[in-house]
This record gives sequence, C-alpha cells and structure tokens, in this order.
Amino acid sequence: MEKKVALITGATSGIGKATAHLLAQNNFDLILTGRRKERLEALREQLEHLNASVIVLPFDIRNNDETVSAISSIPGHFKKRISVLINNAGLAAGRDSFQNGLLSDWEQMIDTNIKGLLYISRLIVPLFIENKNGHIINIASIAGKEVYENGNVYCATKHAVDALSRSMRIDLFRHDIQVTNIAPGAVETEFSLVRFKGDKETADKTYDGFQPLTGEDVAEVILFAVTRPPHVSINDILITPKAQGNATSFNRK
Ligand code: NDP
Ligand code: 8X3
Repeated sequence: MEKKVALITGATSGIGKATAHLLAQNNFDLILTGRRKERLEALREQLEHLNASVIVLPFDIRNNDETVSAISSIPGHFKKRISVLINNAGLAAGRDSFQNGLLSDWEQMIDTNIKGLLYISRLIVPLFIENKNGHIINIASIAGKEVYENGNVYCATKHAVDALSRSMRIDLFRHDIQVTNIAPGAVETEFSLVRFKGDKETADKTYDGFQPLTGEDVAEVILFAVTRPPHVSINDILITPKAQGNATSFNRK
C-alpha cells in the first residue's frame, strides 16, 4: 500500500521537527516547510535514512505568493497522496502589555499564526475534497483557551486558530475531512527564544523549576490523532506539563 503523505509547516525546529521524525518512523512520507533551508535539507537527509520520501519547501508562510508557488511545485503524484496537513508554523513575538506592544510584532504573529494557516489550508483543502479524505491538525495553544497578562495579540491569534479549527470542522466534515485542534501548554522548543528575541536568559526562565513538555510529547499526540480508525475523529486536545495548572500557574520547585 502507498504510504500516506503528511505536510508539516514549521518543521525546522521544535514540535514540527519532532513530528517529522515520529511520522517518518511510522510509515509516512513528508512535505516539510519553514524558512531555514539548510535545516530543511539536513532534516531531509536524516529522514531519508528512515526510508521516508521527503520534499522540502523553504518559504515564508506570511507571503501568499510564495505559499502558492511552493505548493504548486510539489509533483502531482506526491501532492495527490497528501492526507494530513499539520498547521504548526507559528510564533509569539514579545511579551509586552497592550499599550507597549510593537506593531511589527503584532503583524508578524497575525500574518504567521492566522494568515499563514489560511494561505496554506485553502490550497490543500481542495485536494482533500477531491480525495474525499483528509486530516487537518491545527497547533493552537493553551493561549487559545485562556488569555494572560501581556499575552494579548499572541492569545488573540491562538483564539483565532481555535475558532478556525471549529469552523473548518463544521464546514468540512461532510467532505470526510477531520480537523484536530491541539492546544499545548509550555513546550521547551525555540519558542521562548523567539518570543524574547534571542534573550536566552529570559527564555530559559520560562521553564525554571518544572519539567516542560518536549516537542516529542506533542508529536506523540499528533501521531495518535492521525492513526485512529477512519470512523474516529479526535477534535480537541489540551496538553500541558503535569506541573502546569492553567496558562499561568506552575508548580515550580
Ligand atoms: P519553534 O520556534 O521551535 O518552531 C516554530 C516553527 O515555525 C519553526 O520551524 C519556524 O521555521 C516556523 N515558522 C515561524 N515563522 C515562520 C514563517 N514566517 N514562515 C514559515 N515558517 C515559520 O516553536 P514551537 O515548535 O514551540 O512552535 C510550533 C507551534 O506550536 C507554534 O504555532 C506555536 O505557537 C505553538 N505552540 C508552542 C508552544 C510552546 O510552548 N513551545 C505551546 C503552544 C503552542 P523557520 O524559522 O525556519 O521559518
Ligand atoms: C505557547 C504557550 O503559555 O506561552 O503557546 O502562551 S504560552
């Protein structure tokens, strides 16, 4: 039987990269995206040793023209086998109070987390409709379930992802397309380093005194969701470290 193909956005690091490894080990071929081309090439080489066929597409998901041209470059025989889209590329930029927020940070988060997800989904959904099959995994966040001080626009973008997961599900389930919303709490990836713009000391403090999730922990949930029997749909999962009670409460020791 032909292997399924999963398209993972934001596979150069963190949750996306861990998911690429786990799906390759579990009989998936892959299309991997992200801006950092060298990282994508290195990942392709590693995953090909696991016998996965891998296509890498380096582009900026904030740019619709780049997204259209990347998706059109996928060879037809590979494209029609895509049955899983993992909308993972995303970021928080800054952790400022609303009145101190930078417009450039707001735009980067809105353009990546919301518009990027829409740009790529609208290109893949027609394939799923044609195939009468498909699975969209949206990586939202606990920040899409709650808001917290100085989380403002990041929380708004993840609430948008949560709303889109529910809206996509209602619009697409009659086409046999399922939508899974995954909302992680604290996962130690490059997320905090990006949020605090390279300030490693502040980034590391995020995880002081407790054991955060890893990208692999979230990847396992994704693998579970995409390997259920065809009649089962996992709709929404909130996963946190055991030491996290809600978006802002941590049992730090
Ligand atoms: P990382 O920073 O480790 O990974 C983010 C990925 O997104 C990278 O591969 C990056 O690739 C990609 N990305 C960012 N901007 C763009 C862009 N403009 N175009 C294309 N790709 C882009 O963080 P995580 O793995 O933690 O984050 C993955 C997702 O999980 C995000 O949506 C995040 O909001 C969400 N999340 C993270 C949590 C956490 O605590 N870490 C908790 C809850 C949700 P590149 O830079 O090469 O373009
Ligand atoms: C990332 C988790 O709590 O920093 O989405 O917003 S949090």
